[in-house]
Amino acid sequence: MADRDKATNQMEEFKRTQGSPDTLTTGIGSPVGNKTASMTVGPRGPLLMQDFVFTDEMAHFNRERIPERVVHAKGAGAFGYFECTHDVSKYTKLKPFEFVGKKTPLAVRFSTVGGESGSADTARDPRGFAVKMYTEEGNWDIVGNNTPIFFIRDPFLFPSFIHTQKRNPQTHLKDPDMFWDFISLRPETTHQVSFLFSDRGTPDGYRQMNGYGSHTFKLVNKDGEAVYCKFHFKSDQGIKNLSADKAGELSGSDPDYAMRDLYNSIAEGNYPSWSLKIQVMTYEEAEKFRWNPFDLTKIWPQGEFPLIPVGRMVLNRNPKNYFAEVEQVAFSPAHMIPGVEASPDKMLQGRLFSYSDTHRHRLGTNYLQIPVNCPYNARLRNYQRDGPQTVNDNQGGAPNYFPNSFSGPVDDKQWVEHMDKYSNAQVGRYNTADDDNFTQVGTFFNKVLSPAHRENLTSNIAGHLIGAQEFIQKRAIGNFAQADPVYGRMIQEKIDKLKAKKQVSVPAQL
Ligand code: HDE
Repeated sequence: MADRDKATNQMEEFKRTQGSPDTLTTGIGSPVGNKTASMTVGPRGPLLMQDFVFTDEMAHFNRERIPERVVHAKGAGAFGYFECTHDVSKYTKLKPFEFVGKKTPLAVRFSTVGGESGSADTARDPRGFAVKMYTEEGNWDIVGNNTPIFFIRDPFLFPSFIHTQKRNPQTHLKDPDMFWDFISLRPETTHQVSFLFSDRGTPDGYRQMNGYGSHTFKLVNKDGEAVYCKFHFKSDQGIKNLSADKAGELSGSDPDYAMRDLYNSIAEGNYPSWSLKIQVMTYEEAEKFRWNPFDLTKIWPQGEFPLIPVGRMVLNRNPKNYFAEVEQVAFSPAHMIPGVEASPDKMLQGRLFSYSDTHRHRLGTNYLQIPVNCPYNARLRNYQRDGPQTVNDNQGGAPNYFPNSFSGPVDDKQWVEHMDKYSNAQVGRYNTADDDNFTQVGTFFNKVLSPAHRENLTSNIAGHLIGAQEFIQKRAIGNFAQADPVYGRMIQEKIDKLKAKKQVSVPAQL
């Protein structure tokens, strides 16, 4: 078996460490005498209700599946630690950044976005990059992507946007009309779509890509002073991407390519790591910034807001069980701890509601009692009680109401959040559709991409856009042309060439 990789050889590894088998039991731990024959009246007769060994197994099997994540359903997880390497205490009192050398345990889940739980890892899609740090002041999640920006800037559009990236309601097929109709009607998507169709849209596994908190967050120090911040996890493995052809080929030959790569790398002791850096913007700079600093379709230029090193994330343990530790892990941008708070970013604000809401649906009211989610490094004391699947001691005999006279937990002013001032603000539903959708896209096209990368980007777009109707093609190309006329022209020319060659085919998967 020496020629087999660690993931392929997992069963053999289990056998080696297990030694001889244990005696089989039912769910209540009672030994089982026969695992291959149900209990019947005579050899051909009907089954007996008294066969609990059988009904116990079947009833559990019937309930094995839970709802998959509505987005980010396909993913891989791992565990490790964060180590603080630089003092950033002037910006934040975050526990994991408390002192240089401090290590905080963490869980990570990487994912694709649009595909179902069995879909290919190499699809052209953003990658999820979710980190959970188990700190003494609670669990802190950074639930980001491998892109510093996103498609939209108002969360109201998210369900519609996701519908267009998934399946047609009648055919249950991916639908290029739906995809490009929405994209072209909402030009703020142009920046992220340009990123997605560049070579970075198909990363070579999960180890060779960066992660970004993407949103603007607020950092608060021990004196209660606040700055705005963005989080960047830079891959120490370097960035490596798959060509469109290679990604397509792998989706057939090894659809679990990224998951296998991560598992094998950790199992072989080749631990992947990322350097965490932050960008910082003061409140005064935020007022003067030429773009809305809370607009998730924009980056903060690193020339103006340089990266500040903070520490290193290392992944050194594979999940012991996929379902328990990866399918059930529950991240939320609202899982914040002292030292990090929400900024006014509308998209972040919109997400603060959704994640815990979906966890209560997917995993149940007590999802925070599941070991991978429980804040095991903090001392959890509150007035939440009962509910389905209460599996810990339910806080024993402590009072379950507040205020009380019987030593129940009390609040402490030192933990009050930083409070922003909003004066003269008018409540409204503000249309953000035209908030400079193209300047940064032009910079990306001209300054970030090499000529070869521009060729790939425009070929990738043309190869997909050609599946949509012509009026949608025209509208989409009009948007790319607003970022740079050359950008629009290159796509148009490639579509014309493909049409001439009559290579009009709808790609099976984005
Ligand atoms: Fe998510 N997103 N999202 N998202 N997201 C989910 O939560 C949502 C957004 C991201 O490995 C869901 O537990 C809304 C941006 C990751 O378990 C759901 C909006 C970014 C993961 C949800 C966004 C992300 C999710 C589905 C717009 C990057 C996987 C299941 C307002 C900065 C986490 C779940 C994991 C998962 C909602 C936009 C990242 C439905 C409403 C922007 C990495 O709650």
